[in-house]
Amino acid sequence: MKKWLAFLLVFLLLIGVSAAAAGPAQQDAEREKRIAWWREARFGMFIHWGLYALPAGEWNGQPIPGIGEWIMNRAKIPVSQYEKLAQQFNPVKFNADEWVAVAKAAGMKYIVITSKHHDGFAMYGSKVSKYNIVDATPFHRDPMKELAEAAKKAGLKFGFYYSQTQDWHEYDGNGNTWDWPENDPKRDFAKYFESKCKPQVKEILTGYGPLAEVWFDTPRNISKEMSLELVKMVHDLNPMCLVDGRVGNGVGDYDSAGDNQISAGNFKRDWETPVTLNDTWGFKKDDHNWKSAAVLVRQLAQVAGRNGNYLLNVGPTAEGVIPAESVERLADVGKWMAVNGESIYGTSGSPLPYDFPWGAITVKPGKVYLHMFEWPSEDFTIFGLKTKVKTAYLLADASHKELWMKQEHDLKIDHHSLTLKLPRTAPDAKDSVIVLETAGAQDWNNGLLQQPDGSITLPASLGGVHAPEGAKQELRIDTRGVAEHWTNPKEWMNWEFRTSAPGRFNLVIVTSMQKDARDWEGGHDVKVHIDGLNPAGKDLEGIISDDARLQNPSNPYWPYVESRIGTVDLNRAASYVLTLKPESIEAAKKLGFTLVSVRLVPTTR
Ligand code: FHN
Repeated sequence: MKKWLAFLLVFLLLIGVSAAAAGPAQQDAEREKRIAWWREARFGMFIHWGLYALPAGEWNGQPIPGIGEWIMNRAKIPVSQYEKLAQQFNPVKFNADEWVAVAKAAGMKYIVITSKHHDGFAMYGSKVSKYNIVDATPFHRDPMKELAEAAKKAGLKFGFYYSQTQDWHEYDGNGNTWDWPENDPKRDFAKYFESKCKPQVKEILTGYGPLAEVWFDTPRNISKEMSLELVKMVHDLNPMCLVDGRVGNGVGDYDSAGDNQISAGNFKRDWETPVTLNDTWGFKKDDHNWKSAAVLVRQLAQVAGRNGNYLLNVGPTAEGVIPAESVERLADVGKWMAVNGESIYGTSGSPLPYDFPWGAITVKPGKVYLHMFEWPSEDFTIFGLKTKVKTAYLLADASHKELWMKQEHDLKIDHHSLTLKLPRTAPDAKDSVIVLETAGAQDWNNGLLQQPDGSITLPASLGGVHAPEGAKQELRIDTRGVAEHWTNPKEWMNWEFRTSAPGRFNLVIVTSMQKDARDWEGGHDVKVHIDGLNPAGKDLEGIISDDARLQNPSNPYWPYVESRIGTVDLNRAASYVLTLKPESIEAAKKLGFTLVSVRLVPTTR
């Protein structure tokens, strides 16, 4: 054999071997590259735009309850009627540059827009199906081309939403049970997947420049092979394009929290939460339940404080206009971001895994950002930061004037505290950010500590969950950090915590209602035992009853309920273990004991 031929063969063999060895480590490395911009970005714009913006929540003169883009499903509109909307869809006021400017002014770094939602209508020029904005409407333009261009020009990342499983326009798609019976054995999802879903995903990946991400949604019972096929197609055609978690079967590049769920659970991976500005995603003319700019800023800070991304939705009208109420609020968020963006972009979540009554924490190497939603009337103290703070200042103060501070370590109980003197008035009532510049790598005591206001909160998400030996554990903590499927009284939870200011406490148990306060189940008989009491106290026993409602600003769709169980004396600054064991659980509604937290609140407060 000629020498050069032998070299060539060895060379080709080596390439083959290394390609075959592209195992999990290499895949992880590729994912790290893809996701770097997204971690830095933290804040994006979601856009739900489609034919549903025309009826805008009303069909045959009747208001249709629920989210706007679901009107076809909720009103059971036959395909033959819904299709006709396309003939009237003419968004003459659409201006891609204006939309992008709204996102940019808000401080958003990426845009994700519906290329095809569950109604099956492609909002881009598709060759795969004539049911698309270029071929089926009098508009005849491809607004997605214009938007992709405008985003690129403005330096924003651009991606597409694509509904891969539900397609109410297609016989073989998933979800339309009013035109075709659900159990019709001839309906064949695999056929839909091959003939529409895959070819359309290929179209969006190849016709609009490099995409930043494809945002799949409602995987339902899509098989793992199908989810993997979509992921592979995206990465093959565009290696830097992210795939969201809702591609299904846990194979996306990052996880997705439920809609409007500001997660408190323990996501191990990168995650994002999609949030509505009012209650709907697609435009609905009667939905005026707008979140205030303060709520939006606080949610953004809270999500960043839990290491996540915040994807905030706008639902433009059928004319192509982002509602003025949305634009106003986003402009306000943008004003806040212009001053405080440093405390959001490129930050990591709080090293302390629990919530604070006053706000949230984000961090960067050498800096801690305290997001103050509530401005203290006196000095402000936090516990647990062991690293020396060099200086503290308000982010809104361009001169970085040093705030007076005192940092202490009580050796006896190994307790770290930092106290700051703040000006009387908050620089921004929505969220005033205090910067702590730290010396060297940050070190925190991240155990459960009594807080400076004297209270102790033991969140369900940080408790130990125990099932009887040999039994399968049903109780789970959902992504909001709430216990679900706790219907078996033999399952129990416990927490270890430390106090620094002994005293008498009211013991309160916080549970969550279902979304929109639709339902709640109480009446459970619970027992609380605390190890470490001196002298040993009696166990507390009480009923989970609706004693008071709590404001839940970060998750406003899920109100909380407080149940007062009794009082307890924690006489020493010490470590304790609290055990919560139900004696019985009411589960007729199958909701059971939806624990959010156990709280110990000083009786003097
Ligand atoms: O059904 C959709 C809904 O219409 C909307 O698109 C949201 C956005 O996250 N996703 C689905 C429900 O989770």
